[in-house]
Amino acid sequence: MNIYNSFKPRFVPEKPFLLSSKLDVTYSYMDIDQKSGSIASYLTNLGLKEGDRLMAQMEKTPETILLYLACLRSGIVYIPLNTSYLTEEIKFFVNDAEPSLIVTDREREKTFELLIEKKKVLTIESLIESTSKPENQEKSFLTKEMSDSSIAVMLYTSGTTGNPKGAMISHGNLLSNVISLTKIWKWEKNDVLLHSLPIYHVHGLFVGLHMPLFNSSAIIYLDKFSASQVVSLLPKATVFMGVPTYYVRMLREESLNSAICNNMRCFISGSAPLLEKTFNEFKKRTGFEIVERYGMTETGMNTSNPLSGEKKIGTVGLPLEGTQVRIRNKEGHIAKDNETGELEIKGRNVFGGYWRKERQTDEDFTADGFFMTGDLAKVDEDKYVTIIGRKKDLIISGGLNVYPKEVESVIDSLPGVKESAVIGLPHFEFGEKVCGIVITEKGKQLSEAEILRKLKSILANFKIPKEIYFMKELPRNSMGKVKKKFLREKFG
Ligand code: MCA
Ligand code: AMP
Repeated sequence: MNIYNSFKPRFVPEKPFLLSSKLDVTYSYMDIDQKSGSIASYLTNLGLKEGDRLMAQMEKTPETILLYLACLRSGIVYIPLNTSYLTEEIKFFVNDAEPSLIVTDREREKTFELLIEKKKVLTIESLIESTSKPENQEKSFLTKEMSDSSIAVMLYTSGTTGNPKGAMISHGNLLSNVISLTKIWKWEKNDVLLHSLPIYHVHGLFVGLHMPLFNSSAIIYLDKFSASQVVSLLPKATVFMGVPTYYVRMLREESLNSAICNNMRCFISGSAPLLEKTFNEFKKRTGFEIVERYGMTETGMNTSNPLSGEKKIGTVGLPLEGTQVRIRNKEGHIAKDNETGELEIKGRNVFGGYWRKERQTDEDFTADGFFMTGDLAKVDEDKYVTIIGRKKDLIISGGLNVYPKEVESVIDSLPGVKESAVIGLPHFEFGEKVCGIVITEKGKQLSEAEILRKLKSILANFKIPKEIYFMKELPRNSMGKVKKKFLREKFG
């Protein structure tokens, strides 16, 4: 089943799909069907076929959604990239995914043309211009039938190795999530989602777009998150989704109160742990209990607190319908209630594997087909899941993942650096902040500013350490492993 064919019969053609921040209708459901059809037809005529990969890096605009839908409809695998990625990072993705076409915006065109043949790069501006010409408009593009396991999207995520891996997400994975979330969040036709998330991750792309598409509801579409703008638009919306940093920032807005939320039905949080303090302050100010849910690139959403029914603070709620959750304790056995261990997941929502990495895929699944998340968790007697921590070496800053290994490799490559360790320390707004500990080569002196300046030319901005500390040597255990817990305690 092509996921688009699950959306399409539910479309109400004349209903608004996208509203601008001024609440003008940008596209109706009829518009997106026609326009995504024209783009799908154009891409097919260019020679792209089912299973070919299309990489996209561009600012968030309404047209990005049209391109995404066109890929779904024509069976082309969509690969969105974070807009903060710089040339060195992008080079890896281009070489690994071998895209047949890259769609980007005019400002980024040159970057890609240096990495790949010019004819494989197209700007979104020229694509929209071409497909708006009467001769290129397609009234009724026939959406390609796909099997449940056909790959719809490939999203890059890193493992403990620090090298990004393409998670292959199928049409069936996406459909299972939208069905279970519609139930648990009681999504309604008349809902209006205030959408301010980026659309290159699971959160903003799948959860944020699929819920309205599946229920023929509207989106107020903002190009980025701004706390003041979001708060001012709450009276016009019914649902809001964000990472915990969004809620921390919204709480700083004086105008946030219960009256402004009169029209709202629910606030949803995920991608990183929501602090109890944030949950409580938000409830005090607005009367709303934020609905916390838990997901991963490889699995989509796994659990959520219910909309009606008990929301347990500090937990990420109950397993979604069709998703099995279990905990494996340190001894390798399935844990009892309330015992901590690694969280394992099985269900239609779980991805098929990493692109061209069969061995790594096998290593991440148990013999009976559960995906090992690398998250430490416990499940209570009522089946509510609490995320306790992470087994994997990962920092989540403002809802974005930073892999210490990747940042360490770049710091280590700088002249004068002997070695480094990258750790996450608590941060009032981003949840965690990236910090680097650097050991310089004997007789070499480096300043924090010098290191940061160099890193900023190589790594995306959110991966740049907020602080650099210097040490004479790194503390290691008897196995030679850097004692990161010790470093977190020392510098935290
Ligand atoms: C920006 N900066 C950051 C971050 N973002 N620093 C640490 N962590 C961040 N996440 C820094 C920049 O480097 C820059 O630093 C300064 O902040 C201003 O940059 P700007 O881009 O203007 O920041 P912003 O617009 O305020 O962005 C912050 C943000 C954004 C709104 C929190 O990062 C964001 O939208 N995060 C959400 C990401 C998301 O969608 N995550 C879901 C992943 P300087 O001034 O020093 O240069 S999906 C997922 O995790 C799973 C599947 C799930 O469960 O959902
Ligand atoms: P990603 O690789 O971007 O898909 O990030 C997935 C990771 O985000 C998970 O493995 C968790 O560690 C973390 N995560 C997502 N939602 C939550 C949540 N509600 N609470 C705690 N951690 C979360």
